[in-house]
Amino acid sequence: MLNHDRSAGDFAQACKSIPGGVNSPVRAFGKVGCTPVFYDHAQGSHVWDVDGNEYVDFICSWGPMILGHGDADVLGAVRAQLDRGVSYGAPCEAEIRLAQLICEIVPNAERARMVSSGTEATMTAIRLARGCTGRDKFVKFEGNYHGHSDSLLVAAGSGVATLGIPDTPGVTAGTAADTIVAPYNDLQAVKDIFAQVGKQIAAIIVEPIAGNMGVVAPVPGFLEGLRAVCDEYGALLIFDEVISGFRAAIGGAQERFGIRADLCTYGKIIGGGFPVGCVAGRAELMEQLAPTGPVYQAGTLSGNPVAMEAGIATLTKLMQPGVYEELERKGALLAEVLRAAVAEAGIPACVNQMGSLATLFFHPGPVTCWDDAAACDTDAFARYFRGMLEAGFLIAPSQFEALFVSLAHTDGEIERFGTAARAALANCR
Ligand code: KE4
Repeated sequence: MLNHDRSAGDFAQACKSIPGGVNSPVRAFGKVGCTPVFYDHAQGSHVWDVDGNEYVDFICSWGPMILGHGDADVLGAVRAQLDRGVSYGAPCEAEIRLAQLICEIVPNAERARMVSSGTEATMTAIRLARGCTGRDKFVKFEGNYHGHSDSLLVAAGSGVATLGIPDTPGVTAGTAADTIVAPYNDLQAVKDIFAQVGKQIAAIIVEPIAGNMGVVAPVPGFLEGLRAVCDEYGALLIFDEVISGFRAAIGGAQERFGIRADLCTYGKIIGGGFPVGCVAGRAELMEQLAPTGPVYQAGTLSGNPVAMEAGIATLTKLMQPGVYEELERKGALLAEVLRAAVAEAGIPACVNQMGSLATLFFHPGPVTCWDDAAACDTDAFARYFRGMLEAGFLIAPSQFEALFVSLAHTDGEIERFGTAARAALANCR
C-alpha cells in the first residue's frame, strides 16, 4: 500500500480553511472512498504527490496538459513574459496573436473573446445568443456540463453528476425556467421541443463529444440534426468545445465532424495550464459583444499576458505535423488495453473512446446518453479507482469523467495502464 500520510494531513488542514478541503468538488475524491492525494510536482506524463508517490497522470489537469506537464516551450514562453509583467488590465500584443491563431485554426471563427474559465465562456455564449436572437430559452443535454453558471447548472454532468446533486440549491426556478433539457443523442426529442417552443429558443448548447458523463460520442446524424433544427427555427448552435477543442482535431469537433456551429467555447488547452476561456464565432455575432455591441461581458484578467503566451506556445506546438495522428494512436491503444482488461476480467463493463479521450464504464454497454451512464456500478468504479491509484495511475475520481491522454504518454505507460487495470478489475467482479 502506498503511504498517503502527508496527503491525509494536508487534507485535514485544508478542510479547516477551504470548503471540503478543495477548490473544485470533484478533486475531493468524495465518491471513490479515499482521501485526495495532494500533488507536489508534475513533469511530462508523471505526477508526484506530497508523500513522494509517483503516478502516471491520466487526468492531465482535466485536459489542459495535452503536451504533458512542464513542456519546455510553454514554460520558456511563460518565463519570458514573467519579467515583462504578469497582468496589465490593458490590451497587449499576445492577445492579438492568440486570437489570430484561434481564428486561423477554428472553422467559422472570425472573432475570439478571451475570458478566464470555461464557465465564463459558456455563460457568455448563452448571453450572446440571447442578445443576438432576442429569445430567452435554450436547450442543453442531460449529462452535459458547461461550467457552473446558474442557467447551465441544470441536469449537468461532471461534478454535479458525481455528487448526485439533482438541482443545485441557489439556482432559482426563474433562472432554470428558460433552460430546456433533452436527452443526449436523442434528436427526435429536440425536434419535438422545437415544434412546441422553437421560436422562443435562442440556442442549443452541446458538448459535441460529451466528456462529462464519461466519454459519449455523438451518434451519426445527431450533430447534423441539431444544425438543421437550429437553421429551421433561427436558433444558434453552440458547440461547447472546452474539452474537445484542439483535442478532437486541431479544429476541434467542428473539424472532426465537418459541422459548423455558430459559436464555440473553449478553455483548458488554449491556456496551456493557465486560467483561460474563449468564445469564438462569426463577426456578425461576436461584434454584438461590448464594446462594439450591447451584450455586456468583461473580466479583470481576461487576456492575461502570461496565459496568452502559454496558450500561444501550446497551440503552436499542436499545429505541428503528425500531432493528432499520434494522439489518435495513443487514444486507440488506451482503449485497446482497457477492452482487453475488461474481457479478461469478465465483468459487465465497456469502453468509449474518441481521439485522446476514453472512459471505462461499469455498464454492459452501450453508453450513449446520461440514463445509460447513470446506471453504471459506481461502487465498482470506486474499487477500480483505488486499485489504479495504488498501482501508480491517476485517473479522474469519478465514473462521469474522461481519461485524458497527452503527447507525453508513452506506449509503455499505456500498456502498463492496461496491466494495472487487469489487476484492479479483478477486484471489481
Ligand atoms: P471551467 O469553468 O472548469 O474552466 O470549465 C467549465 C467546463 C465547461 N465546459 C465543459 C465541456 C467542461 O468540461 C468544463 C469543465 N470540465 C470539468 C471536468 N469535467 C472541470 C473539472 C472541475 O470541475 O474541477
